[in-house]
Amino acid sequence: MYLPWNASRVRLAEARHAQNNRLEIVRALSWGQITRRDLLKWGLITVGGLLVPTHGLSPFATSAYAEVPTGFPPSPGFLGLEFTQPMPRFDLLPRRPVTFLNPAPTKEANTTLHRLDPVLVASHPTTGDPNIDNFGPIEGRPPGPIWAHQQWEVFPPKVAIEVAQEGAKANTVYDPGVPSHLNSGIDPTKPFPPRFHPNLPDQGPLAFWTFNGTFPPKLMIGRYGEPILFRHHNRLPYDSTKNGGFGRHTITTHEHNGHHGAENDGFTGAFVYPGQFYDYHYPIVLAGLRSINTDATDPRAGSPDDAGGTVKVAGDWHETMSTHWFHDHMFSFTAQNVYKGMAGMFNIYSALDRGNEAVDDGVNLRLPSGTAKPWGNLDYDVNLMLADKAWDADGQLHFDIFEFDGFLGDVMTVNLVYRPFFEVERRKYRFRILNASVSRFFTTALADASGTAQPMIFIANDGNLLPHPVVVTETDEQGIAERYDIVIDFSRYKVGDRLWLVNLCEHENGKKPSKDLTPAEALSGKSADPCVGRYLEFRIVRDPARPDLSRVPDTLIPNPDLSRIPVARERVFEFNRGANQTTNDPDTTFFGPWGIETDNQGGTLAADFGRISAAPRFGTREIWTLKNGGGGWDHPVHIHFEEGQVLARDGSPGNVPPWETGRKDVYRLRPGGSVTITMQFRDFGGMFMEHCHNTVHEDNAMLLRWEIDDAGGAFLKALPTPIPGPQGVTFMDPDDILPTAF
Ligand SMILES: [Cu+2]
Repeated sequence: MYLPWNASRVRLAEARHAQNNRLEIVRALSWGQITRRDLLKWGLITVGGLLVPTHGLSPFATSAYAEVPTGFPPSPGFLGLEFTQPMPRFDLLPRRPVTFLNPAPTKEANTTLHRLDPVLVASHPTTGDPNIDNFGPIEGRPPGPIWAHQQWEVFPPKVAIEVAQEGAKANTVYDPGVPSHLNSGIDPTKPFPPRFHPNLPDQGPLAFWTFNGTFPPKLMIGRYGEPILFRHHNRLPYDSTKNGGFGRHTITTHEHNGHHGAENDGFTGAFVYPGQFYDYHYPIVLAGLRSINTDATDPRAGSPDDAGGTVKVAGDWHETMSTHWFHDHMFSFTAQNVYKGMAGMFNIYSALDRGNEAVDDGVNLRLPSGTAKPWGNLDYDVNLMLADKAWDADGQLHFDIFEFDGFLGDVMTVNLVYRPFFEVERRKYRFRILNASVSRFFTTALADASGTAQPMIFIANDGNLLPHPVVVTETDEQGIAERYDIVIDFSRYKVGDRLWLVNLCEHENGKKPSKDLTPAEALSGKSADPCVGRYLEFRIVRDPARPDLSRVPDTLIPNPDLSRIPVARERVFEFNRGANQTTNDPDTTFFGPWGIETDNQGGTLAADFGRISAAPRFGTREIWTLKNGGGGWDHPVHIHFEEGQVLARDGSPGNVPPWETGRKDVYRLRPGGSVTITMQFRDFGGMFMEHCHNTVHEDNAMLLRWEIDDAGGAFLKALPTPIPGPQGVTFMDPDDILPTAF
């Protein structure tokens, strides 16, 4: 949490003092030298996770500004820099033949041994036998049949994408996927530096850890029926203390919200060590493939081919998804790692959402994209990643792990650069907006030079095109991990005009938004929240060279019809502050103020990834009610694996806004609110998660494990929990199975 720009000098000095005193302890925590358990023992934090008011350590202690967080002095160096740099388009990850991968991918984890770095060996328990201690598997995926790629023979990978998690460095292979004139004139042949603005220093290799170590953020593209093998190398430092003060060097990557087997879901406890890789197998299938359109005859269930046509695939075309993202999911370190750069986006193309606006075959929706390629045109289809960051006095990324309510940065970035501009033509554009913050919500309006809110067409929520587009002048509060796809028609304006995306959502802390301002208020510059106001400038630079062939049809993707599918079970999850922990497993349990109560069984539990809280039967449908236990905070709750339909808010279908009438994977509960959803559990099995996507809440420790154990094959009742180590993954029985889980 930052101090407002208008804070007094006394208060700033107090904040710097507290920040310095906390630095050592933050470092020791992030290095794993001490644990939060130790802090508890030493009396520095309370069971609830609060820093005790020790003078000079807690920002709250003996302050004249009691209860006002003063953790951070403002990030330096941004005055007058807004809208002085172009916004880079995402950097396309190369798609290669699977034969490119060496070694070749395998169904079960590749347990070939390699010699471990001595630093890794020294920092983990050893047996004393060097023949055991010094070797570990090259792939960190848990071994054996349970973590084998499901339906590997049915969906053999056709495309390989190989990435490495690395410290920040210049990008010499930037591929924006579009010509320079569609990327605000950026020359991609020049090395792209890892920095947030040309006037600011480069981020060092310990400050920022990204996919391939570079800026801009990475974009994966894929299409239905073309399985991807995503090989993820961990090339972070072997020494956990080489982390620039925060971030964990063990990682696991969640493809949010892929409908894949659990072995590919980035389970929080299936992480890999530096020097290892993990092969994720993304079949990219339509949900329902085992029961709906199994013979692949429906032309709407399809994938673009390379000649402008389509290939039909099995499954329910109503389950077609479009906009995903991928990010780290390391147990109790997700906030730090995602903040530190471990986030990218994934565009999925289909017969309906082709990425080609010219093909008129009665199925293609012809959304704004382009025409040059048969599918996947990015010319007028733009990924935007919003994230608030903070800097230290040296201009390096900074984080405060003592902010258990939620971490707020004071510097607004889009695609990892500070308040940029983006050149557009007079035509329709699609923007896929991702909230990649730790704890901040965004409410976006489009404002013209007079400050008047302009129309935007809301077409997709999370991964899913809506049943019908909705014209809005401002979005809902976009929670962390939510994706909002909007279409803006710039043909309404003149060449030379400028417009801005404006954040109306004001935060005072990381618990929830404090207020949604009017555009006039947000533009007035009076908000104490430095991330309120304009964050992206559109410069209308020319008429399009070719006519705009794109459309936004009145019907996009109707919801799957669940009316004839019986509801097998109802469950209730209440998201509360004041969690207890009933297990004490050194590897799988964590502590913190936040937790989840399942099925009114009494007791809000902090996360233990060895505990099974729910185990829906394979092939069934359930109704889940997600309740916010308090009015002082909001929680964007994410449920992995299947898209849900929102049946009711606060018990009533009438409270569901039009932009939430499609499918979703993140459900903002709103303060004191509840969301009732229905989901199916099908096609694959294994252990998945449900958690708050305010990643500070998630890490401390609002997360639970649920699983599908009767999907056939290797799946048993109550799956063993993986416990990764550099020498290999061991398994143990679940710590706990809640009475209502099965
Ligand atoms: Cu939360």
